[in-house]
Amino acid sequence: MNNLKGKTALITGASSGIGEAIAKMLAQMGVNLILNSRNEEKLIALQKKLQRDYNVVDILPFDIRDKTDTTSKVQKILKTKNIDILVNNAGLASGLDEFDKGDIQDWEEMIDTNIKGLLYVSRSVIPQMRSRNTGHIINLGSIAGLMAYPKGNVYCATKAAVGMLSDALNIDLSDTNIRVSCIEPGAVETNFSNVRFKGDTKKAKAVYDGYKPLTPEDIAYLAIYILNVPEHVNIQHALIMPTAQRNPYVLNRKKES
Ligand code: 8X3
Repeated sequence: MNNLKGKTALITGASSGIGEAIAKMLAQMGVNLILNSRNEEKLIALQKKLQRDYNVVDILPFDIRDKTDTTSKVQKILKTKNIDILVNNAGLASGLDEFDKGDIQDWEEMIDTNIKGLLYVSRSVIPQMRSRNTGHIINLGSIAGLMAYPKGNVYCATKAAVGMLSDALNIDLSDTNIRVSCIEPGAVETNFSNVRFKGDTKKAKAVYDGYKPLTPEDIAYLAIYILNVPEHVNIQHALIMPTAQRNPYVLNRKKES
């Protein structure tokens, strides 16, 4: 069953990791793509790769933290495209420090991207979805938004906001056919920890030592499943963890002997 063929999806943070994996899988399902990220070069490379084999791929390079640019670029593309699927994937963790040692710059980057950027994009896209009475929004939350962990403080708070916003959107859109789903992953091996630890690859690698973390493709499979269910089905939250991890505290790492 492919309910997605011919639809159009806007994906933020599409040039790497989970966003890129979702883009590739949606392309395979025959979905037309509008790919956003800050990294234009990577977007062009992905566009070339996907366009060769699949459907229409537009790129929309902008930084979702920039309210004016985000709003004008999304508004512009809405003049010529109907967006059926919005994947609010762009987000990051910056730093891992006890709250009183936290870097305010890190906090602002996370709040501006994970919360405010998501708001700017959604605020621009949803009116068109409402006027067409159709659409599906996937927000990338996190286990961090459900359960705080040591030194996660502001990152956890931003992801809690994403989860709560997803619930609020479902309520505000309850008189429409628009569905809102929040995917809440545990440990996924991407560039996430590299970014969190600002390029300290040793620290980043250690996060995934001794167990099999999720891959971006694992999340993409789930996203496709959620998007592809019949229109009367709305999967509002989906918590996905590696088998070795049951919550941020219970992680079955095998010690190397
Ligand atoms: C990513 C998962 O547990 O590192 O959001 O916060 S976790």
